[in-house]
Amino acid sequence: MRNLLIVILFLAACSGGDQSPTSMSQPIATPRSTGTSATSPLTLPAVIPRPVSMTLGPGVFHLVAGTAIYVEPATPEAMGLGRYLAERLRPATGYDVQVFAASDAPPPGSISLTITTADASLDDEGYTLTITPDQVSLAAPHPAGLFHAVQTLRQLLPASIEADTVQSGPWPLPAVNIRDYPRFEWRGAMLDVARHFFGVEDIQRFIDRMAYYKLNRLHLHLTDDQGWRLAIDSWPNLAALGGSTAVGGDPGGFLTPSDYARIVAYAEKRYVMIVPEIDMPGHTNAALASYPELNCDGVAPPLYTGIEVGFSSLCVGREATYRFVDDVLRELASLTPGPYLHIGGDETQATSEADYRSFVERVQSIVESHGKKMIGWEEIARANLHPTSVAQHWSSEWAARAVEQGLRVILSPATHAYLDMQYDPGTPMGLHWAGYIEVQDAYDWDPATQVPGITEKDVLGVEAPLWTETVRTLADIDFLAFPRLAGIAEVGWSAAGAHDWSDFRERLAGHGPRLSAMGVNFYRSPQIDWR
Ligand code: TNX
Repeated sequence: MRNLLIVILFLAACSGGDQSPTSMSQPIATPRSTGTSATSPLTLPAVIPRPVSMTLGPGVFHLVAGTAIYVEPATPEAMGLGRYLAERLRPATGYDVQVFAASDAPPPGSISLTITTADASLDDEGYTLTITPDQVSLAAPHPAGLFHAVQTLRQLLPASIEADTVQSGPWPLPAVNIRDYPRFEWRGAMLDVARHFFGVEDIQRFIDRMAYYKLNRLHLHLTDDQGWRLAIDSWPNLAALGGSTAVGGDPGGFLTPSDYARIVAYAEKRYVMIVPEIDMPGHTNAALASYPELNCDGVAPPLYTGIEVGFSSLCVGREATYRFVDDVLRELASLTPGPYLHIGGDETQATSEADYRSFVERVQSIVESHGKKMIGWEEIARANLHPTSVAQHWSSEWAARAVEQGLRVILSPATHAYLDMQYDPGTPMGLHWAGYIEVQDAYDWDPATQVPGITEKDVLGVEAPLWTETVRTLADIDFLAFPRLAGIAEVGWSAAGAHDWSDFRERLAGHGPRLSAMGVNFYRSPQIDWR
């Protein structure tokens, strides 16, 4: 009877639990039937992104009222990770999960978090996760790896673990052996807070959703024609006037330096680097409207609330422009612990070619004078660049020119990675200039072969931009980002050889209840047999 119960609980903990449990240990890379025939082997738990290796063992671990977390060594950072895990487990279980500094071997029935160099090849973000009926062990050489291990652990528990109210349980975890690390170091999302403004709370929720899929970079597009969203002490009118409206005349807003610092701190606890963008010399109408001296004719244009692009330019020939750039980037650098400042550089039809090149080269030096590295949209490759700068591909072959100059690139191909594209013509928001992007389109591409002239070694990683011309609420963000962002996360994390749409779509089906439990307003794509 007890064995039968264990088998039932075990199956409940695994996705597709209607299959035979005869094959209890199966390397994840083994080809297997995606059908549900009685002869197909047991389906592995639905972890996204797919781990490098995962084998199932016999039995289940049960999270129960007394389950505690033991941390070793008990550094403040590692203890913080223990508390982060406890906070994820408490609401739905209703258990008062305790976190202890481990002095001895953790007792049976506990969860251990260990920083250890035992497997140093796991590098900055890799981890192991071992679950037996007696013990859950998360181990990594660095805290970021432990953080990712926690995300995997969450995905092995029943979906209702993500609810913020007490659920009935039980809380089985399948016995499993996972060893995992990312393919690319840069796995990002971009949020445009300029076309529509999103404040601290919304951005924090977005960070939580990203981190669940092991994304580790949040690029904030802070300025554009329609809005300037970060208060700059030395140029106060930028936010005060330039931040006062949004697309369609919707309400504006801006982040104060302390709001920005709260976002950075929140992201840091989730191992997400904030990458701030000040878009220039184009996409600058909000700044031009705020300060007449930034315009070549000395006349400030009116604020802009439409969705055209390519009509604005800072006055490249004026020294006031560089005082402005220097002041803004100095203040931004002082608020930003990460090594990068993004300077935009896209869609500069209102700037001459010679002006564009000299501007980008001068701004590159200004960024470096503040101790940072420059990132720009791929058009920056028209200028002479330093190999420490980074180019971001979106829709041309300029990024290959950047690679010729020795730069590495971030891949955000609009036809796959643009989260603001509609899924299909019926999608109630979004644009479609780069096409319609269903979940499979977002998933099915390889960063190593996407752009002629750019190979795996040139690729820093991937990033999915969410432009917000048509996006007004967190629910809208959720709808366009999920589930496509989960697909992009797998493109960035999982090995090229593990890429498999039919396998991904089955795992994604199991994430419907998880996203629902988190309150994510995701798109129920007809490509997925949602559970
Ligand atoms: C292109 S991608 C832009 C943005 C728009 C977006 C809309 C890029 C670097 N520039 O200014 O918001 O298309 O999809």
